[in-house]
Amino acid sequence: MDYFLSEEQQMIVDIAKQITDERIIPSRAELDEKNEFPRQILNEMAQADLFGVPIPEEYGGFGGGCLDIVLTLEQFGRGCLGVGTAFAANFLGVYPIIIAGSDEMKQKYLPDVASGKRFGAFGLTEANAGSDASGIQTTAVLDGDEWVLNGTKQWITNGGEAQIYSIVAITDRSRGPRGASLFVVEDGDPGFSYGVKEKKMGIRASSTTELIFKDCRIPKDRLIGRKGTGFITVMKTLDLSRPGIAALGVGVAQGALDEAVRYAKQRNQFGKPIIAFQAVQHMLADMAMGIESARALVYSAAKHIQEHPKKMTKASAMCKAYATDVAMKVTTDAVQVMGGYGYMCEYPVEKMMRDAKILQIYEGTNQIQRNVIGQELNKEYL
Ligand code: COS
Repeated sequence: MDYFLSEEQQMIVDIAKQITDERIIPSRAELDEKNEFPRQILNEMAQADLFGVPIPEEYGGFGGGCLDIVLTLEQFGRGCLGVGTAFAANFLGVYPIIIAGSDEMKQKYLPDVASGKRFGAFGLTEANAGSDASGIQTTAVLDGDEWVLNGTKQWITNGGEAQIYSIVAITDRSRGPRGASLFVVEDGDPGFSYGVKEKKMGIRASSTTELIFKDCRIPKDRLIGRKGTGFITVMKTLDLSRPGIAALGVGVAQGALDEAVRYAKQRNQFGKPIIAFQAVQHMLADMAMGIESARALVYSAAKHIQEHPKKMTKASAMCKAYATDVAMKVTTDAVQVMGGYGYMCEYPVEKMMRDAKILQIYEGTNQIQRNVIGQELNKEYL
């Protein structure tokens, strides 16, 4: 379907599509098998200026909106969710600086992110703080001109690969969510180290590690925004980032449909290609309808977020939950259409199905998204 993209948006799609077809798709199986971080591909994305898409122009980027990043991530998701996740999590890491950082902080970090010189990551989750984001235990205490951080973050995407980490820590436990603050911790800061690299069901090209803070000392000016505003900035960050996860879902679903249709056209059983059987046609039709409706919702939500940055929450949660549920269903059905071949590692759909599962879990489970939508509806109707 034609979404009447602008010339600039079409250009972004074309560049991301080229990198996906020429660089990501040919190497995705090997990256997955070796659990290898796609450093070289990310460098090429940087050379193509794609790291500058959502960075404001005054800090070296293009000043693109939510739809621009969504279009990029849709393409990368079509190629490999591991690579797409690494790219998306970089922005999750720097959105807090864009949303709440001072001008000096933006000057210090954003141009390097836009050029791909430095890479970001986001540290919220802990062993006992997943869906309950305000339940974090990591602390930050001001000691003279330095903050001292103690605690452990878990399952952090881009851990060990990023240079800039946005970390949420408690600065006043008595104030609940109002007692959390956000900090920039840099790779190499004293007292900051990485735990083991996790082994995962899917998205194996992305790195997932613990971040360990043991009397980690950082300068006072690494506080992002004001003390006590960390939780609200985290919520805004997730509102801004979730459409990108939805776009990864649209992308992987499209990739799976492409494989399933091609296969159904050339696989002969009972004397004809299996696409001639209505049972298969109906499955492919449902997959195509799911993808197109998810794409329409994600693009509309992204445009809404660009125009109404103070009213992001419901649109963001809706597109994240819907598109990633579609991704799980479509990738599973692609395996079904391809039967035994679909289950084998030599075809890409088994990886797509393994990869898609995380989309329903990370950046807030789809159950949490439904809670958020319900709460927003409750506020809207008097
Ligand atoms: N934008 C701005 N402010 C928001 C907000 C949003 N989207 N969502 C909540 N807030 C504000 C609330 O208005 C409230 O402010 P006041 O104290 O002024 O009333 C404050 O934040 C606390 O909100 P709430 O009481 O709703 O917080 P909860 O602890 O109940 O948590 C959920 C709310 C469940 C939505 C939150 O914890 C969440 O998003 N969890 C999922 C976390 C997640 O995505 N984890 C994945 C890891 S990151 S990759």
